[in-house]
Amino acid sequence: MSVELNSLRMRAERDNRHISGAERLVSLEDLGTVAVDMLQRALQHPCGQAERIYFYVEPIKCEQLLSGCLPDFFNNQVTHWQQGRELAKEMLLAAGVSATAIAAAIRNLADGAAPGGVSMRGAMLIDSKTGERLEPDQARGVRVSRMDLSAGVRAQLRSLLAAQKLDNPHVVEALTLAAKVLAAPGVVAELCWSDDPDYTAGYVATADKRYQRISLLKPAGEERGGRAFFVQCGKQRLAVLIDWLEHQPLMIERVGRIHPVRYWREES
Ligand code: WAQ
Ligand code: MG
Repeated sequence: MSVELNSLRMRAERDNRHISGAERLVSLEDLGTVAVDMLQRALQHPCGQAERIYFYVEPIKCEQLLSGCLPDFFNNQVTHWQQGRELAKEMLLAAGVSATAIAAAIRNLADGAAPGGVSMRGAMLIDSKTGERLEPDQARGVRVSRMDLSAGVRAQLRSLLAAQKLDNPHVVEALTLAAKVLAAPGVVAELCWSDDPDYTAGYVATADKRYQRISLLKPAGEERGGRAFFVQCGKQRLAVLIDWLEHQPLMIERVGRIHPVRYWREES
């Protein structure tokens, strides 16, 4: 029997600035519980209480739903954020992203990639060779949505993460988002760090289905963060990619491997 699913999306703002967002695929039965949970998170956000909170509920056509898998999870513990960014650079270079594109992404994320030097609502699309920004709107960016974990995968993932004391919504949501991004046509890799001032971790995700968590990618208290998707696709296929990221429903039904923590000592 197929269960009807709804795309539930939330976004919260204050002073016309994006504070937080969330996206899930839920049955009608679970809609209320999940929406209340999102509302509470928006109201208690570390970037301050939201002023306006928008909810969107739209049905998903079951025949359109694709099945996906989580990337393998690697946990890299670094001693300071500069070391974290060096590690991210090495991983992205190894994934085939050019030094120019990596530098453009890091500079934009560090300076605030939206006009006015603030964080974007969604992600940048960066040409993985030239470093050119390709997203049509540099304030909104591209928002990945209509993806979720199946109930079984969510439970399995949370218990695996708990063993590394990492069962928190940032990790679960970032893995879910990265799974969709890596499944998209034309994506080479992703770089992300949070815009929450109290969350300093981020990750590099690569097309070989690896999610490399990096414990520090920015200084504590920093409110600028975001996401860069490195892409290799002609301009005419860009519209297809954006539409896929925003609209293609994807349910993640398989977990990846969870690797033990790796400590990176500073080189002397
Ligand atoms: N689609 C595209 N971009 C998004 C989305 C989305 N659905 N959600 C957030 N972003 C962008 C947006 O620019 C945000 O400002 C930025 O990402 C950061 O979002 O392993 O918490 O929700 O410990 O603050 C990564 C590390 C945490 C997790 C990422 O991101 C781990 C995080 P946040
Ligand atoms: Mg945030």
